[in-house]
Amino acid sequence: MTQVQHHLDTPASQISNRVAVTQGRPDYRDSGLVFPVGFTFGSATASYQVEGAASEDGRGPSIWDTFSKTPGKVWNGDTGDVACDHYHRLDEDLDLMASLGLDAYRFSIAWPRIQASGRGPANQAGIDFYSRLVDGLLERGIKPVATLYHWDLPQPLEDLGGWASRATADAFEDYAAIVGTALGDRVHTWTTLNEPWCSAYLGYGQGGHAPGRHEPAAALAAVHHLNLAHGRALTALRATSTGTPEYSVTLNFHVLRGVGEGAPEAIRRIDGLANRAFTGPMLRGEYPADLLEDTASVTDWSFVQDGDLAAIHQPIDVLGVNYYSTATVRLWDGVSEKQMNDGHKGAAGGTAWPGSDQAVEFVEQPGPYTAMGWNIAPEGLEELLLSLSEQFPDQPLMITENGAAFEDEVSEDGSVPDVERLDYLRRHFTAAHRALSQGVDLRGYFVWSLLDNFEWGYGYAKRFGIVRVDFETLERTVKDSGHWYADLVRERAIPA
Ligand code: GCO
Repeated sequence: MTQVQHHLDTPASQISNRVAVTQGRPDYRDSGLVFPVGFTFGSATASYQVEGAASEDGRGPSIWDTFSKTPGKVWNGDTGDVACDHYHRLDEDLDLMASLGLDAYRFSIAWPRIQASGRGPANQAGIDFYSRLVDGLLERGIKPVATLYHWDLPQPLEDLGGWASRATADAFEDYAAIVGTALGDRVHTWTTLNEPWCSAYLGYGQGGHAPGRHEPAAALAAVHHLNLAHGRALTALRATSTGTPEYSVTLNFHVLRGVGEGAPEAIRRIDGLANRAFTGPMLRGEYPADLLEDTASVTDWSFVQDGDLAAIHQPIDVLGVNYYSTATVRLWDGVSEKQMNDGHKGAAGGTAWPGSDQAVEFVEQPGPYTAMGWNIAPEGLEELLLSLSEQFPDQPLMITENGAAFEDEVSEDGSVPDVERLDYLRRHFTAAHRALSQGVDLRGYFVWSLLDNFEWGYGYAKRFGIVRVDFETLERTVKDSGHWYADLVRERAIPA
């Protein structure tokens, strides 16, 4: 992810205010907290980040193949051509998951493995790979949690307009019916989209993600077509799945703090663009009026057709929540240049729409930070879970991603003492437990990530795994955080 943090000139007084507020709060470093019976402990990956085998067995190119091969887009020119070679090491990785005792594994299906061009009949070799994965999980007592779209759009669909075009939502519905028919007898949980915020704003607005476009109006059209794809896919999955799967979507919420006089306004705007643009249609059946107003100079939203909101507004069994850090925003005047959605997912998105005279900028936050530069704020996770359960009282929640990148070092004995990641996880599991004990209906927690992998614009430079991958030899080594997590899963409680 492109991390642009400009205007690092937050007045010191405002930063120290913020620090003062957090003083006296618990440090979230608990042990011994017991999780409820039936709570799901898992780990997550995504197809392009781990699979490799990019042009094997009929897989077509995705927008991430194109983007990563475009000079200057990804750190070091890294690509997902080989990644963790998970495609060829499936059995080894399944055994690894079993050795950690995982209850569930969250993976994504590469659309271009199933339909190389994004349309037409299914590629049997692609279906077979995911069928083997699902069977391998079930044989080991691990629940398969499958995401249909974790950003690898078939390139031919992008050539026809990508998510800015309604035709992509039509194609997604057909793809959902294919995978529902093939795997819907065995998948435990279906997730339609992963973080549509990233797909829309980073892909079509800020441009730090594939397909790398800088078109504000296209980004908002993409928001709607992704929402529509979600709703239509749910209907198609329900019609074709013969088992009893649960249905979900994963969103990356922005937990916002504000500085300066315009803070409430800055928070309202970013909450609209980043959070309510998705929860509004998906969970309430409407786009927030203030969002439509804020963006009126960019688009008239005429891409929203009759019947779309009803199609999008479908019940889901669990809402997937990805959380890494908080974001701090401030309103500032006199925008002359076109600028939108700077920043990264954790603290994403300066948003000044062309024509507006005030912008929202993202300002530096107090540390400590992970290797991504994201601030470590477990209280933000607790706050987010409480806020979601207040906004959507009947909606069960699932943390579908939480984790951290750090500069790991390998000891002489080959072990990986990743103390900082272990501490990060302990603090966020504590935060989740605090939310549970305040009555939040939280069903599970997936650590991002099972393996070190291709971290999008950062290539292989940032390691999120609880298992180390040596990208020369592709050898896997469980890090100390992985051993700690295995203890947690076994004990059903946060270990000492
Ligand atoms: C995302 C994705 C993951 C990332 C992870 C760390 O949220 O960006 O779901 O693919 O790798 O979040 O950035």
